[in-house]
Amino acid sequence: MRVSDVMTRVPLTASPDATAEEVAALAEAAHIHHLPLVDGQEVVGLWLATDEGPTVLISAEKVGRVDASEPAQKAVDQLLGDQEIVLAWEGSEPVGVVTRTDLKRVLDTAMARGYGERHHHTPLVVRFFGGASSGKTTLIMRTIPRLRHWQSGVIEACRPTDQEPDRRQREGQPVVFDERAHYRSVLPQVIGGLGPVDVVFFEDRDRPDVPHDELGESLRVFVVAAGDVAGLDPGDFVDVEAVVISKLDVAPDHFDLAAAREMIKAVAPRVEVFGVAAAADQRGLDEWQAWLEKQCLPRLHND
Ligand SMILES: Nc1nc2c(ncn2[C@@H]2O[C@H](COP(=O)(O)OP(=O)(O)O)[C@@H](O)[C@H]2O)c(=O)[nH]1
Ligand SMILES: [Mg+2]
Repeated sequence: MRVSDVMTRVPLTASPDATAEEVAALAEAAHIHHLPLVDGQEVVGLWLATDEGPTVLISAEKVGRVDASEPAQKAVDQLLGDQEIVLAWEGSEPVGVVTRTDLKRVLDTAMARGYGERHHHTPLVVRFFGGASSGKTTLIMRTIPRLRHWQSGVIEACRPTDQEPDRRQREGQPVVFDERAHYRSVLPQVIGGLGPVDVVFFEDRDRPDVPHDELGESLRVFVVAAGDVAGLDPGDFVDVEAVVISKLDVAPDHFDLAAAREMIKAVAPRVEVFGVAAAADQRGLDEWQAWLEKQCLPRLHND
């Protein structure tokens, strides 16, 4: 786009001998706010009709200068800088003006057409596994409101339980129940159905171990109740990024979070282990949130 595409052609200019009253009358008749004061080929000032009433003469430094054939961007830069108005020239003739009103008109059109919409990339998918009732849904529900800067969505590949419909609009974020989301060929479609989201919390089918298939997820999280940790095969954890041990509030007396963490780390040193009681209190959730953000942020802003 050239300056000539956005400017208002045939600018009205004031000559040096015009009085403030004459300028004000002209500006009002022409429904304009700016009247460059031109002496020969030189801009010597700018008459500005203020919203408060009086028409005032301000410095010529407030008048930008571009050639009508230059890229429109140059006029935009000047207007977003400290120029009140930009005069477009063809050789020694002022042939048009560009004002912020012209910029607004262009922006309005662009926005009406959807240009400049925040571009949404493929969202990150955090996939949760774990046995039935291990606390996956509860963890997801406690996590979402903590991630205020992200638009998140939830996909449930589990059959909704009786209480589930109440949870549908989890924290105002979109939720989709679709058992077929468990399939690699279907998940992208279900994700698309969430609309523009940054992060998808995908609760896979209930199962007490970690599946080895990959559905294109970015992070794999295994959720296990403290009471079930003893029955786990630590070898399962080599394929996940994090293990969340849930229901600490009702853990068996002998349960020791530090020991459980060590047991898992001995087999899978890179796995993060968190302990939470998401239905009961906030313990462990700050650490879980910090880790999740640290994993997701760089990936969200990578392109
Ligand atoms: N006491 C306690 N109960 C929990 C906790 N997390 C989940 N629950 C309960 O365990 C049941 C199953 O939780 P849910 O999150 O739906 O498990 P999911 O099947 O893995 O999604 C629900 O009744 C929850 O209220 C927790 O940290 N402590
Ligand atoms: Mg669930």
